[in-house]
Amino acid sequence: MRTQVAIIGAGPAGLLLSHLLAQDGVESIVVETRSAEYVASRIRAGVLEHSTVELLDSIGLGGRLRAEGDEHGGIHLQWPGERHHVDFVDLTGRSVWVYGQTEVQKDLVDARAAGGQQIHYEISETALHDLETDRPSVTFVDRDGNAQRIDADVVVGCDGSFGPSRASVPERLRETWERVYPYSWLGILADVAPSTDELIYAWHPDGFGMHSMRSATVSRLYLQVPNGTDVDTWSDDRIWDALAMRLGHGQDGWELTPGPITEKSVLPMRSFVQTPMRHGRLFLAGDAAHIVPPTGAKGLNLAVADVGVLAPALVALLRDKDDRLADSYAEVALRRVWRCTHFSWWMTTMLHTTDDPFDAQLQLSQLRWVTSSAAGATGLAENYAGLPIGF
Ligand code: RFL
Ligand code: PHB
Repeated sequence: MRTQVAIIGAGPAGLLLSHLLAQDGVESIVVETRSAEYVASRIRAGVLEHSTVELLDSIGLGGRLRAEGDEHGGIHLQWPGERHHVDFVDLTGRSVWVYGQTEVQKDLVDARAAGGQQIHYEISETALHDLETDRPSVTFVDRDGNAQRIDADVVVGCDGSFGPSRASVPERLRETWERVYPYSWLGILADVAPSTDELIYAWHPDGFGMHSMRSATVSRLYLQVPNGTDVDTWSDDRIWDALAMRLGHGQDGWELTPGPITEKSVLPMRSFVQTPMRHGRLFLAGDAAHIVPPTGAKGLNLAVADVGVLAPALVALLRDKDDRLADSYAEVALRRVWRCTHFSWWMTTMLHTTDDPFDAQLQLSQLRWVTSSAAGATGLAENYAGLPIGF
């Protein structure tokens, strides 16, 4: 096979990139290890920042999001006895949208199907070759067991945190930064109307608790748990009791309504960045290059922002033979990556309890400052609701 851009990974980064390239007349082929059904049903992110929504709107993919998603003007931040609303719209003029990653994925899959995009699902043995030449290639075994090869002008690694692309940057050139946190999230999906209008992020001596949502009838909630927690040790009743305690059931008359739990899983948390995000004719985008803990709702948005910078750079390189944007891609993308890495670390360490009582006092002091000072609240709002693409 021959194409201009070989894209590894059919998650949001890979599919959005193929869509943006196609709009500017650049061809691509996408390869994906999982099945289309598996990729479509993975429960992940829930919050889209302002610039993600703007980008989706600008390419005609904002229709269902605006009809079925839910615009939120801010979040609630709380600790025992106190709940405060941080109003993003008042502070920055920007809002966020609650619209599941599953829905974004579905919109992208539909758009790529309408555009006749070649996507090979259920492949194995993905390997990248000749990245330091103008004729890189990707080889793989297709779902019928046949060896395949894509010759391309450029290879883009959109293969998430476990894909092979990032390891294709030679070890002597690679630099990585990592922070592993001493806690995980136990996440549930429940068939019950959300008990809150906007997301609640709660500090509690028992650990962080969070109330998010997917629709008027589906709630998404999280609890901080120790690393290595076995999900089977948390019965549904134990989960709802812990959520009620941490989220402040009964505080000022607020009540958490429990309901049937339809999905339950434990997610470890880490921060990770690898540079460079470009090596020769290989470009990395999204979780393939960086991972953030989910407390700032940044992972999906950062993947979209990378692609928003990369697509015009590849169009200029391949269509107009102008390599200036491609040459600056890694540097431009990394500015936002480090901003979001800091913000996600900051939200995470402000809200998750440790066994050090000194940490707890600093966290409470920080929470009081963020919710009472215009400067503190605006900093959170600007980072959460989103910096402009290209920041
Ligand atoms: P993805 O979505 O992981 O897609 C990568 C794809 O590459 C495929 N792949 C391969 N394909 C071919 N050959 C190989 N050898 C391959 N190896 C892997 C994979 O199968 C996969 O389909 O990465 P992408 O596109 O960069 O998108 C990143 C986002 O998915 C991720 O950052 C977010 O889900 C993170 N995240 C959140 N982000 C937000 O912006 N807001 C949120 O509210 C938010 N909440 C979350 C989250 C992630 C979570 N989990 C499960 C980690 C909540 C959770 C619980
Ligand atoms: C979610 O709805 O899954 C979600 C929302 C906000 C976060 C993390 C996850 O910060």
